[in-house]
Amino acid sequence: MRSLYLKISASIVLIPLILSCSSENSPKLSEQSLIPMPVSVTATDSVFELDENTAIYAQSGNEEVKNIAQYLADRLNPATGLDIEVKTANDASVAGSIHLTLTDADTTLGDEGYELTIATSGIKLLAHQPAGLFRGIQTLRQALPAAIEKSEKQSGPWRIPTGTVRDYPEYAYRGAMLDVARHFFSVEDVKRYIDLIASYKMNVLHLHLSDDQGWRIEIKSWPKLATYGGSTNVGGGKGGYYTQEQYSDLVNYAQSQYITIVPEIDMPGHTNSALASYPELNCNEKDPNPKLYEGIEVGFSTLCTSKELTYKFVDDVVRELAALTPGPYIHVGGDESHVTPMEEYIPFINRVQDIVQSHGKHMIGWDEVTNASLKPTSVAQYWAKAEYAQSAAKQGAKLIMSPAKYAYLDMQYDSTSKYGLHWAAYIELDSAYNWEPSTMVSGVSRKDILGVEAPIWTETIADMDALEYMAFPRLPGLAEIGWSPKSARDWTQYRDRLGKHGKRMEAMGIGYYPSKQVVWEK
Ligand code: NGO
Repeated sequence: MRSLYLKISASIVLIPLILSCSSENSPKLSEQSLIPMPVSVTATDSVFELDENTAIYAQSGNEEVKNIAQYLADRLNPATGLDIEVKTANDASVAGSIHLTLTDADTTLGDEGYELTIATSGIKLLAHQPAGLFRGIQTLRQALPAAIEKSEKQSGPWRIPTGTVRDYPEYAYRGAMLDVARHFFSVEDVKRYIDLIASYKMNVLHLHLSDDQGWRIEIKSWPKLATYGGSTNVGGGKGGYYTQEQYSDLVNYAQSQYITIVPEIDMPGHTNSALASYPELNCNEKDPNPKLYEGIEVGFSTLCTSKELTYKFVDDVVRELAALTPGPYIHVGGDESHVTPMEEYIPFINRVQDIVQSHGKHMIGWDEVTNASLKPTSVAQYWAKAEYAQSAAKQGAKLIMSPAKYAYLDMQYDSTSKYGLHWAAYIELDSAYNWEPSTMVSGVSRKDILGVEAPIWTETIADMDALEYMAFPRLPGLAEIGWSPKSARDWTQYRDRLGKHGKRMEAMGIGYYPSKQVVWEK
């Protein structure tokens, strides 16, 4: 009774105080530097504050919602030190709490949309599907002070401006690609990258698992691929590979953040590591026993497309990978097969497409695969040639847009960048942001496009510091291209939001490139 009295009297005193500081000190919800920009934000001039009474209520009887609630608690507890608990909606509700609920009533939110309502009395997050709750939590994180991202207790206060965010993605596929073949990245590194892309509402991690320089996934029927083919990196070093258990661990980790893993085995080119492991897959008479390769040339290797053994190999690899991969896609590369004659390349890709389908998956390939006959369920990834993108659209296949000139995160920012290549372009933040998938290639329109993806190739990128420096802050810009409606995207306004977002990336421990194009708020 006494504590209730204290609480009531305290709130009578506190509410006017909070209200007054809201209008003077706190930004409005519509002024928060949210990235990607939501579909709609309506601010009401007040604040909600996390405190000792805050709990997270998950819809009862739904384990998945409970796990998402726990994910939110784990994001909030280190910095606030509040020990926010997860309860179920059956527990007596306390004012000042956060409620996560799935609703059948609001199907317009789709698979990933959400509605986040922040009031002084509490927070409600609604979605049609669990993934929507997860995406909405990313908005809630960004509506809190940047220090919420720190791993040690900070002083607070933990205020959120009130209002409503109603939001859903423009594109169904919003991906990042990580090349673990040129330089191997550990399971822990990949998990960190998953955490980072998830916070910008991306939903695909494409792993480039094989290339001339390394084979990074255990294939039980062809064991030397990993043990020998995975034993080096560009420039030397010990390389590495994921065991099937480790790969499954990554798949599950990604899944818990509503991210689909798309595994890529590049073929028929970019296969030197496989050819070195199993020379019988080769029919290059000049070099029948290729060695492991540590350089960065491309386009010199090919599987022997005229041998039946090659198709047994492809079938085994795709079968094992498909069994480990719950997502719908297997990426088969198909790029830069410069030493595979086109009359062999086309039937090879057609046959590989059938193999992928026979294992219950859809094929994705780099844009060159449009030389073959694509099924309408196959997807082409545009990176270089407009005519190939046009051919995909004509064939009725969907496209993932990754134009190297804008979307490649391994391109240098400018001529002084410490890492990266620049064969496609120097890509400063404005050009990384200022492109529009639906008008990029004439003959390719919105309806042909499944989504966007930001690849990072790792010829010059050997560790997480280099990776984060190249990916940030261009990756959040690409995430916005994929998520936000075209009408909500504007470079100068994005640049200002990004400037305020710098301290959040710092709190997340991201060593980003502090581009001079942006005024970074300290
Ligand atoms: C190209 C090439 C890759 C390189 C990358 C470097 C594609 C699809 N194939 O993109 O092998 O690593 O450029 O930027």
